[in-house]
Amino acid sequence: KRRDIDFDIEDVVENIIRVYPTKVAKKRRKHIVVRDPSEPQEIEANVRTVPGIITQRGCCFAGCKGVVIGPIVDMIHIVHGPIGCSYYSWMTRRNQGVPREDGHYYLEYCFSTDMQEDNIIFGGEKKLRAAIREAYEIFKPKAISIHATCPVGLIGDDIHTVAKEMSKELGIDIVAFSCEGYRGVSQSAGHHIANNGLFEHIVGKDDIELDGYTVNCLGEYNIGGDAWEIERILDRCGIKVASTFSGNGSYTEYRRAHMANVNLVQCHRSINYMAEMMETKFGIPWIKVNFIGVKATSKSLRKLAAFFEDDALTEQIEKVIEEEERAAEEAIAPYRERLEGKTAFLFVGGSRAHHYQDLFRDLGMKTIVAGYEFAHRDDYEGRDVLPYIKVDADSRNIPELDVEPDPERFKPRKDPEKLKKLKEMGIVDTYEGMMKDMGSGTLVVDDISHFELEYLMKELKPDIVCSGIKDKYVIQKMGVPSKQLHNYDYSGPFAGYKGAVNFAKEIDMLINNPSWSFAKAPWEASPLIKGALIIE
Ligand code: HCA
Repeated sequence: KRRDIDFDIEDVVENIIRVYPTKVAKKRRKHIVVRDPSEPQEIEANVRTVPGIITQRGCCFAGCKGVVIGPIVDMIHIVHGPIGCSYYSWMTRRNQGVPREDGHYYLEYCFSTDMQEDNIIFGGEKKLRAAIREAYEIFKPKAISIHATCPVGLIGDDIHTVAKEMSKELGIDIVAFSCEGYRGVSQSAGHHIANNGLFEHIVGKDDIELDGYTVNCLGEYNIGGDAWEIERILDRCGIKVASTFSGNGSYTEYRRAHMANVNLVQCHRSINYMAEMMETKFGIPWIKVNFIGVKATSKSLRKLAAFFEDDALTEQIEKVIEEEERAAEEAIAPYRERLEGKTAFLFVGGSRAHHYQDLFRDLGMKTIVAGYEFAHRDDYEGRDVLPYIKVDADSRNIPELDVEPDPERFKPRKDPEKLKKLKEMGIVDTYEGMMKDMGSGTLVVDDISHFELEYLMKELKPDIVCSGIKDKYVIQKMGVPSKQLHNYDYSGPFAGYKGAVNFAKEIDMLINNPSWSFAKAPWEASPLIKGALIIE
């Protein structure tokens, strides 16, 4: 049987599991899969992290405020809680935005009630009302969001009633999100809460017709400007982006997002709820896309051509693919020469550990280990595993919204027969998950622990590890380059054709930089410290 990595990977996995106490070992074993494409495989995901194993996960508040709602440029986002939560979730993902013509643009501001001890004891609702009034008086925004941090849920401040009352008083939309950090098992719960709030209070309120071919980009956060590169490419093809959820997102655009022809889903995990709800209520189908990677971008554009079925559009899309692919491949070639055959580990959020495998393939590199921080089983196994979804940990905490088709506004975008055919072809409403794209003998690890990461790095010696902020410096201290793929460190865009060239250049600079060989951790030089730190 051909295997994609040469190591005796089963032994490596057993060595990891051996270190854990029996109960923990039993649990963790279910989160680790050695790929065998000849049979359907299952993986445990979206369950509570085992205490003590040191996860890289984030919290529900980070998922709601930091990831999904925070990037909306023309709303004021007030964090009800301590200043640390507010500051931490303010632009740390490097989501970029631009003001629209109406001038409402608040990304540069960090709004917080700055809860203190006496608010914890006597309640913080009064302070929240004052903060909303103050923000309104100064900025006159079109809408405000309120985000609960842990203490808010613990003391029982009723942010939803405050939102309702203040909305009436000020005459603008005010939406509250009960996204206390401790909810759910990871930031995933926060994405779900954010989707529900946006859908219930904002999406689909203005029936303003849109001209031409229009799409919404869902699960695209404009980190380092990704959404703008995608927009550039779609624009060249003759397709307009009506709204992006939620990088450079706009309240005004969301109100009429239901008028677009189709939803493109980039990060499936954080936004699939919105795609499903818009499909049910308004009849908008969704297409799973990946604009990370040269070939992946072309494949996504071809899916769009198949969806719209317009010869002139298809011709234009093929022209764009031809020109853009050629230019990107020419620019990537010198980097590819230096990167060919190198290996990568990817531990990123919902979809990037999957999407970036395509881009690494463009560079001639192989992903030998990959895993998600906060994905659910469908992100790994594909959407056919759906029956479990109703009872998974997220749903226990965050109820699904009861969404019905809206008879006035339900507008089928295609005749049902054609839609059925597109579904059978895997173009609409399908996501096959990450595992299917990973070769035999590669490793899939859900919610990886620091110990597992260090052990795997020692055994499999990847040339680069792409991950998040919590593990970045552990990796670099081991003398291995690390690229953050949540916020891209200081760079980007990496999406689309031009983004792929940026990425190639950067990965080359990282991997082929000789300085890594000079990094020696103090414990490597001192056996005494080493003995205390490494379990063997
Ligand atoms: C968070 C945000 C995060 C993870 C960031 C990271 C994101 O949970 O704080 O691990 O670097 O997607 O940016 O979920």
